[in-house]
Amino acid sequence: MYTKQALRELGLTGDELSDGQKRQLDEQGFFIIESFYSRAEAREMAEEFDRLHAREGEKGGHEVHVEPGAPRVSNIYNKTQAFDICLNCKPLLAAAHHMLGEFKLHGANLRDPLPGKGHQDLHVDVPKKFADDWWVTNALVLFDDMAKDNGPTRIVPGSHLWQPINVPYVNIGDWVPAPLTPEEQARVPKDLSAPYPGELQVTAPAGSVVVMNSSMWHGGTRNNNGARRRVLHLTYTRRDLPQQLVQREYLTQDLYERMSPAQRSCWISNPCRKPSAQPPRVPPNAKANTRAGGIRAGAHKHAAQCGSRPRSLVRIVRGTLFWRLNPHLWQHHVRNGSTTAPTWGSAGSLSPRN
Ligand SMILES: O=C(O)CCC(=O)C(=O)O
Ligand SMILES: [Fe+2]
Repeated sequence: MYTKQALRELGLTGDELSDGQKRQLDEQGFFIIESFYSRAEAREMAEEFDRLHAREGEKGGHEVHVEPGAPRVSNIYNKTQAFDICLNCKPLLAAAHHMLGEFKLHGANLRDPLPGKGHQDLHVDVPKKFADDWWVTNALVLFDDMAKDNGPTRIVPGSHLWQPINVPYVNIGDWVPAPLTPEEQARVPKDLSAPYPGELQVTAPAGSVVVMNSSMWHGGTRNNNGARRRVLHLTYTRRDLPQQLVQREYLTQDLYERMSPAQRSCWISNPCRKPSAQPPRVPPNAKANTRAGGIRAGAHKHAAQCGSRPRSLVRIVRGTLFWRLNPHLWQHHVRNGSTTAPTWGSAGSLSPRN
């Protein structure tokens, strides 16, 4: 099912975004819908985050990324139904379609900067190969009020139109950064952790949804007053790009069955086949990546998901070095290249993965 068809089946008419919202996304790289979810809905999701976090402890986020000072939980839809309302966030789906065309779920990660912690260097989450080459739409769903003192996300409006900065290594894939022009070079701050001229700190009440282009320069900031700041990062990517978490590998029977065909085609994978009655496969033994930043695993899967193509000597050498330096990712790569039918994931179990 193609994206527009799926969106129509899900009740989107094409009028979900105002011209102003589209313009703000195109020109500024973000827009905010205040109080999209009620405080009660936000609180229920926040409480479920705490329950999942209590269960997973310091392993939280292990499927994608573990960040010291900011507990995370990933693969949330397979673990609980509590976040299902976020699967139907119409303005977000409309924004993803506006930005990406054909899209699918990329990742869903909860993040909670601890008192005195959570500051990140300025970064983008994904590369881009040319001016308007958008890879990921990110929504921050706020479970608590996001205020000046509890670690608001900082963003640099309009910077999605600039060169990518500080792209997480695992998301680089086959991207080779172009040499910077003097103008681009002048934009690069000496200190990526320092405030950037023109940056905004996002503040909004619990239940708000901040839709942003992941190519916009941004970062987490330190939680100074210790008030909770739990956020869901819900990301969508183009269908030809790798998912952060390969949904096919983690899909539980429960999630599969509670989704409509339109939801499956948008969010799980494309095509999404009902897994055959094979014994469950052991989920990948992904090691935690402790670099700062959130959109991590997945890029190395790109070649396997998108088919091979001629590669230059430089890329071959770089690729070989990459696998030598990251032997733990090899299993992932091989697994994703396989054409076997998907089998059910085991969302509740942590032990085989770490
Ligand atoms: O949670 C935040 O404020 C931003 C986090 C972020 O950008 C990331 O982890 O990549
Ligand atoms: Fe980020």
